[in-house]
Amino acid sequence: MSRTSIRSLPLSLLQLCELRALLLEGCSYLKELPPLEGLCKLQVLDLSATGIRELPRGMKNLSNLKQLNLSGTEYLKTIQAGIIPRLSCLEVLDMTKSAYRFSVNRDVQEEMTCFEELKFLKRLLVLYIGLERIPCFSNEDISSIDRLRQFYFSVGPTGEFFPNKYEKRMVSIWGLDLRSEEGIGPLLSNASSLDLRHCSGLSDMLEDLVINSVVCFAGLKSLTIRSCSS
Ligand SMILES: *[C@@H]1O[C@H](CO)[C@@H](O)[C@H](O)[C@H]1NC(C)=O
Ligand SMILES: *[C@@H]1O[C@H](CO)[C@@H](O)[C@H](O)[C@H]1NC(C)=O
Ligand SMILES: CC(=O)N[C@H]1CO[C@H](CO)[C@@H](O)[C@@H]1O
Repeated sequence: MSRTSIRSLPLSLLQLCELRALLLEGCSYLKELPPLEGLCKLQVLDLSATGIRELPRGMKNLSNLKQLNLSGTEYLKTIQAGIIPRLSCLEVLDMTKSAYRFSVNRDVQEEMTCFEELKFLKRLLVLYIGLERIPCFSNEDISSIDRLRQFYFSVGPTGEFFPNKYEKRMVSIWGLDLRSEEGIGPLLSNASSLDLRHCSGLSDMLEDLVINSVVCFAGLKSLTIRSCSS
């Protein structure tokens, strides 16, 4: 039903328990969905560029879901905590240009999902998300980033996405003071494309990284620095 002007789906959707894919890309008038808990065989859910404000009820039951596309969900501001960890088969989570930005442990809002919940997704291969800040990575997190085939982390309070389509491991940072982001090393050392804009504290951050020699930028192929101060 992609790119149609449907405004709602029938409640009987609940009964389609053999359904494998529900594709609603670009249904921009669709602001909410009926509960999905009956669709326990669903593997692909594409809600990209829909008008949803929050995830449908019953998402927790979609334990076979492999792909969840929430890109361009510009009204999606709420994702309850506890849903993401239940999607244990998830391989692809695309939230490019979604309004939802993950908080990190330093400023948890308990009712909402945060970056730490993504650690439960042991099969994740592709992850495109916005983050409010740079997380402090534990060794366990680093190995889970290493396992990702593709990622895009758009980091910063405002949430700008500039995907560089040619690269598979992208980090863009907009409007942060990099001096206060001591966890930045692992993210940078795994990136193949790095885009820094409107950031301060750049030279302090780099000096720190060199002194502590945690980062070698071995995989870096593309570097953009714009409107940053040292
Ligand atoms: C959904 O999950 C809840 C508990 O997690 C369970 O009680 C309920 O039966 C499930 N619903 C369906 C339709 O499988
Ligand atoms: C998600 O949907 C958008 C279209 O809305 C598409 O361009 C993008 O490739 C999809 N993401 C994935 C990972 O398939
Ligand atoms: C693919 C890649 O570059 N992986 C690196 C990610 O970061 C950790 C820690 O800095 C390195 O050990 C990996 O080699």
